[in-house]
Amino acid sequence: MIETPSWAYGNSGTRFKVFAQRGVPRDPYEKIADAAQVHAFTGAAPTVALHIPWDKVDDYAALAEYARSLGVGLGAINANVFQDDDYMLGSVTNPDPGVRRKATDHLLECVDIMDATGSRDLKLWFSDGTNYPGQDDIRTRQDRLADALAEVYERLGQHQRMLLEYKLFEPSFYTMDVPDWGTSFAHCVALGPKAVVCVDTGHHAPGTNIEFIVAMLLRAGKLGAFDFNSRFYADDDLMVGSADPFQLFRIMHEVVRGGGLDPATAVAFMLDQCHNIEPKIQGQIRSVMNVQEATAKALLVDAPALKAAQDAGDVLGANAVLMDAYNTDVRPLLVQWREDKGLAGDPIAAYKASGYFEKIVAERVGGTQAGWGA
Ligand code: PSV
Ligand code: MN
Ligand code: MN
Repeated sequence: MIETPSWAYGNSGTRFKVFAQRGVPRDPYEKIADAAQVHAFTGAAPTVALHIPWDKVDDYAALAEYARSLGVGLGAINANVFQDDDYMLGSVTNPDPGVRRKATDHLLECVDIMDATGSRDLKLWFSDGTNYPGQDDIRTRQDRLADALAEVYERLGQHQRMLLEYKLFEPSFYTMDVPDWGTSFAHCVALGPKAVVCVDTGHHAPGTNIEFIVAMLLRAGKLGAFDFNSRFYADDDLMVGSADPFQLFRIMHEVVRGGGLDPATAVAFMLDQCHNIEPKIQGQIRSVMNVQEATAKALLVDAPALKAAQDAGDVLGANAVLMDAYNTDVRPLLVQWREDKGLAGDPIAAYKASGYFEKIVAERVGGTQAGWGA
């Protein structure tokens, strides 16, 4: 099951231009209505993630109830300590204790929201870092980060988790305070079992072997979630599986290998994408389908044959087992899966024929901006 992000439904763009699209949501309720369409046509996107304060409402329990009435649930609560002027030199790692307090209070407020929505996961991404050598003390910033995380960790309920996301660069360019999986992992281990790593597939250096990271984290019981998207150059937030479907397959192969599809392992599969030039609901439907295809192919890997070839040192034979699975056309299988559930075999065609897009274009005037990428 795949979680879609509320911010994917609003207008987004680059720092050069946001191209406003017709029919985009004007408030969190309308974002959830759009997310419900993605689930209605794919049968595989039952939850939607919120980003606070982009999705601020007075009554979160009512928002959760509204989501339920449309057949979806509210998922991860994404904190936002990166867009206030106060955070120019960092949020929880800021040299100013007052700013650190404000940032940590926001994270605690997000846990309050989780209590109201029934969400399990708090997703933390910090833009904190420095631009120049010597600007601030690298180690002291880690201490401040650890203090804030510990305070929020203490506040988590028994069944709540903290997902700590990392990102190599941007907006800070010399150091990010959580630049890589090792840093995130170290903090999560120090915090305890409720703290787990979130792998955003767009947050690595080019050429990074992400499936290796996935294997390592699953092996250590610390893979909490994915923020799926696709990239060519930076944090492009393009549709998952669009630039490199083979990489997505390799990642899903390690997920399968490490038991990551087992609900008990509790890996959350989330999209973190923006649709700048393509229609947003269709973009989300296509992304869900791309993850389904990669997952189906990963499940087709002949594990005993792979192990036999590996044990025999049969380099090309082992590689061929993987490639056979990757090169299988799983689309008919997925059409069958959908039809068995009473869904249309082609979710995009069914969505386009439904008239939903025409309806929201007529009803919604003056849609919102996602808040990111502008
Ligand atoms: C940061 O680049 C990030 O990946 C984090 O998950 C943010 O919350 C999200 O993007 C906002 O789109
Ligand atoms: Mn992300
Ligand atoms: Mn990102």
